[in-house]
Amino acid sequence: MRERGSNKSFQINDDECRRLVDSIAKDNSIFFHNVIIRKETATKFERIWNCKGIQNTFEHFRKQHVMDNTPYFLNQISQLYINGDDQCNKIKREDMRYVPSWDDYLRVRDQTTGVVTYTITSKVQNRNWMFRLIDVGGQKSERKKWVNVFHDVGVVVYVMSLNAYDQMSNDDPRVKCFDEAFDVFRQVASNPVFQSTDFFLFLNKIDLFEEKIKDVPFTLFDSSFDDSLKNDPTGVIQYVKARYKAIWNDCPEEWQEKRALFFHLTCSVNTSMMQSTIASTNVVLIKRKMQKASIL
Ligand SMILES: Nc1nc2c(ncn2[C@@H]2O[C@H](COP(=O)(O)OP(=O)(O)OP(=O)(O)O)[C@@H](O)[C@H]2O)c(=O)[nH]1
Ligand SMILES: [Mg+2]
Repeated sequence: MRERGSNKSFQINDDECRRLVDSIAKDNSIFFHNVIIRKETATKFERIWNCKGIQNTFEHFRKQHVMDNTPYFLNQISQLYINGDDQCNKIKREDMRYVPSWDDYLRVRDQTTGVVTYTITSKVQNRNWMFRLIDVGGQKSERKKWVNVFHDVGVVVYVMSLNAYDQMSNDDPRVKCFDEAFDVFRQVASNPVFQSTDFFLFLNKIDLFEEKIKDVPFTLFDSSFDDSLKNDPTGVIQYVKARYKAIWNDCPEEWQEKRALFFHLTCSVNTSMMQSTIASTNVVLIKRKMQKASIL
């Protein structure tokens, strides 16, 4: 993060921290992938991350799409180093200090490219069911590939980040993330191929959202939003749901009785929560399929 001379709160007043920033900036080796972070470098990062000017700078830049997992990893940077020899292949197992935890693993950004298919088995009403989950990438460059999987879809799971209400799109910094999410939902929900397909809308990153909304008012996204509710998670969630419902109801009237829209508040990094969300999604999916086939 570059120091911003024009705003005093972004300045690094601490000499030690300033010296460390300079030394890191000069160390080109740390900007490559698969780099080994040594204890010395990790300690430098920790010292810099805890500096007031850097924290203020981060709060400012996070609106422009700093990855949501950044604080998670930087808050424990002093644990994320490998204490070993110069080359990767020379490191002995006992010298490897950092082994990713399950939580670390879940927080790694793993951008989907193309179309990735998974098979999930799930027990519903004492019977084993097999589901095919087709994962597509959310980035703009990926969306043109979606059309290839639009046929023969049992249910659409649309995941949006509640936490992004103060962020701008990664694809277009002039567009707010929420506006982009509403717009993409409109395009998918109004596609005639889905006129009788149920949608599950996952309002995700509820953990990060609930923390952020305490300090960052929702009026940053919509200045006309009720001022008395601007830091109220429930009020904001109601607003978000209402926006999606309005888009849903804008679709042709004759589609309404053929399909339904379900909301779930989710935290993808909470495994037990996701297991029960997916299980209840599967139950609804099967019941709805049976209803449509007039079995129930
Ligand atoms: N704290 C928290 N982090 C989350 C949650 N859901 C996803 N993340 C993190 O958000 C980042 C993005 O996750 P991805 O799985 O790459 O996101 P994606 O939506 O599939 O992105 P594309 O593949 O580009 O479409 C990762 O670092 C995840 O760990 C959540 O509910 N809470
Ligand atoms: Mg993905």
